[in-house]
Amino acid sequence: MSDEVNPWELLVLAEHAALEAARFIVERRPADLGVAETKSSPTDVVTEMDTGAEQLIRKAVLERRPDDAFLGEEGGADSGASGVRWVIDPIDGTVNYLYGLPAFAVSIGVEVGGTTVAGVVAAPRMGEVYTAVHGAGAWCNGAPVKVRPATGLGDALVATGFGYRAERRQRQGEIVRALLPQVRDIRRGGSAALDLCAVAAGRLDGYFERGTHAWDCSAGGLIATEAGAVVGGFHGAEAGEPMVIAAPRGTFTALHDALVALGADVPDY
Ligand code: LIP
Repeated sequence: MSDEVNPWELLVLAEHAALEAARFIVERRPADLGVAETKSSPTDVVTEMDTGAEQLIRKAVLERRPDDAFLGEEGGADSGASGVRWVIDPIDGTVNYLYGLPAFAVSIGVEVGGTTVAGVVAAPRMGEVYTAVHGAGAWCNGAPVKVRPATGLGDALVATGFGYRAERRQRQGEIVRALLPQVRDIRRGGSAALDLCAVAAGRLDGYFERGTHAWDCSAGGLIATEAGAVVGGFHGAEAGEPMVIAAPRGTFTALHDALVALGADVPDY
């Protein structure tokens, strides 16, 4: 069933849906945008625009591919019969969006038989659309992107992110405090998708974060991988909620080992 699918056609549809959602969240943003609801904590917020953008994306896909499955940050999981699944974060960097900061993006990853084969990260306030096709490369606004050469940890500009629960943030702060003297510097942009794209574009040497979801990293993980990054978790695991690390191979190893030395692989936070 799913082997008849052309990843390039999926990319075209994903990009069409992402750009439609990006236009919506910028042009229809209410001046008095507020928090519609919260999730894992009072600061884990959802706006009406998150929900509306995901509905737009789902509609655009279903009009053309009615048998596909979905996993969306706001709409949850819906099964399908085609073997194709759309993994959607309608606004990655929701808090940035809420505060009027530019680092937010529409992220859409497309899986065929469980493998991500196409991905789009559209950052409308940054004027950038990142795309990738499995095995074919990654691009920003149509131009190929490639990771920086591997570097030692002391020269690495490393991004990370923090969860919404105070207990996890406490531990994450301890890890960043201990890592800071070992690296060039730390950045906290607020969007996993854009952090992964920054690694892909050579604007970061590495990124790591515990607590991301599939929708945060599906598209950005493919984009970073296709740009030459290693994207994974601890001790050979795939990237996932316990940890995502993305960096050129040599930098990945140095960052991974530094995090293990700090106990970041102990799942107690
Ligand atoms: C965000 C992630 C980011 C994380 C933020 C937040 P959201 O996703 O992309 O990496 O550090 O806390 O979870 O909630 O804006 O879609």
